[in-house]
Amino acid sequence: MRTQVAIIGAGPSGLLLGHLLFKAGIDNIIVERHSADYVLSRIRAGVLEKVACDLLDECGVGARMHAEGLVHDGIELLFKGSRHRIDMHGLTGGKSVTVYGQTEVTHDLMDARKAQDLPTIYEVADTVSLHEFDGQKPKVRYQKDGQTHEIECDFIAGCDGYHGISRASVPAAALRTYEKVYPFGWLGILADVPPVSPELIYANTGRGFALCSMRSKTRSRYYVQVGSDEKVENWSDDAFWGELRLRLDPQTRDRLVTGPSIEKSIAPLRSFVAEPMRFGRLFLAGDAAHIVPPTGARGLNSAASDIYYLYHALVDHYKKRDDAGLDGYSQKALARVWKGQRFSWWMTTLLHRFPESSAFDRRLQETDLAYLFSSQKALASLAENYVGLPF
Ligand code: RFL
Ligand code: PHB
Repeated sequence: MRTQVAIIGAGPSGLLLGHLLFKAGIDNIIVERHSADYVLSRIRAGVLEKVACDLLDECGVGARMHAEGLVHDGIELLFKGSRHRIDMHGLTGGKSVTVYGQTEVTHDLMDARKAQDLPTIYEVADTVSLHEFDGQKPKVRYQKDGQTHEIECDFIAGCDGYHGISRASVPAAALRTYEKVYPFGWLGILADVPPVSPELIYANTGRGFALCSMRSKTRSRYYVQVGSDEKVENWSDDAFWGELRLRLDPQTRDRLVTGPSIEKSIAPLRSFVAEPMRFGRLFLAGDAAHIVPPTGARGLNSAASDIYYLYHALVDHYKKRDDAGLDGYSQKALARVWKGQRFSWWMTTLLHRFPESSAFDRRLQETDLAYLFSSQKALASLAENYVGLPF
């Protein structure tokens, strides 16, 4: 088999890149470890910044997002028992975010890919290997139905997430990694109950962080901070709702509607960056190159901005014979990635209860929150990061 761009991973990064390239007339094949249903069963991001929405529009798959997504102009921070609204729209000169689940984004992109009969090879398990990406003719091998297959290509896009094979295929000496593991995780629940509030509530409480989010007007997504060694089996739905209630202000608590969970899982919190993001003809994008704690809602959005740079660089290569975009990809993408890292780390530090924190650390956190709400400039800084920094 031969293609122009072999894409590893059919998560949002891989599917987005695949469809943008298809629209530009550039052939691509996606190879995915799991089945489509498995990929769709992972409940992850919920908040899209404009770049992600614009890319979906450019793919021609934005219709459902515009019809069903919820445009949010603000968020609330809850601390010391009361809620404080941040008017993102006002503070950023009219910008907002769209609440539309990653599952739906993936669904829309998968449907569009299927409708065009574009090649996606699912369920290749752990058989994928990357070859000769330091030369002119990279190859991707995988096994399917007991047979080994090979794709010859011009470029490989490693869109296979944190645990993927792409980054792992790079010689260790060529890679520099940066990592921070937080001493807690988020226990998340998805339930078909109306959201407790029209906007997201990020809560800093003595019992730990909580987040009230949503997927639609009838489906809610809630999270509570839990210890790193916590097991999801130990959390009944009742225990979850009970703990969430304890982390809300009285008014919100009274409005909370509970119901059976349709998904419950624990996500560890971690910051990670691998540099560079290009090795010869292999380009890393999305979670394959960087992970953020979800507090700033940056992960999928950072992935979308990588895809934006990579897509334009590939189009320039094929249509204009101009490789400046490919040559500058790593540096450009990393500059934005690190800003997303900084914001996610700051939001995480601002809002969570750290087990080892001293009285001094807690006073600093309180002062950070007090300063934020005493300064329009500080609020504007939070808002411009949350809606997505300009390119
Ligand atoms: P993904 O989604 O991990 O997809 C990678 C795909 O590659 C496949 N794969 C392989 N395929 C072939 N061969 C191999 N060897 C392979 N190894 C892996 C995998 O099966 C998978 O299908 O990475 P991608 O596409 O870069 O997308 C990144 C996003 O998924 C991630 O950044 C976000 O979900 C992060 N995130 C959030 N981001 C936001 O922008 N806004 C949010 O509100 C937000 N909330 C969240 C989040 C992540 C969370 N978790 C669970 C970590 C909330 C949570 C709880
Ligand atoms: C979510 O709805 O899953 C979500 C929203 C905002 C975040 C993280 C996760 O910051």
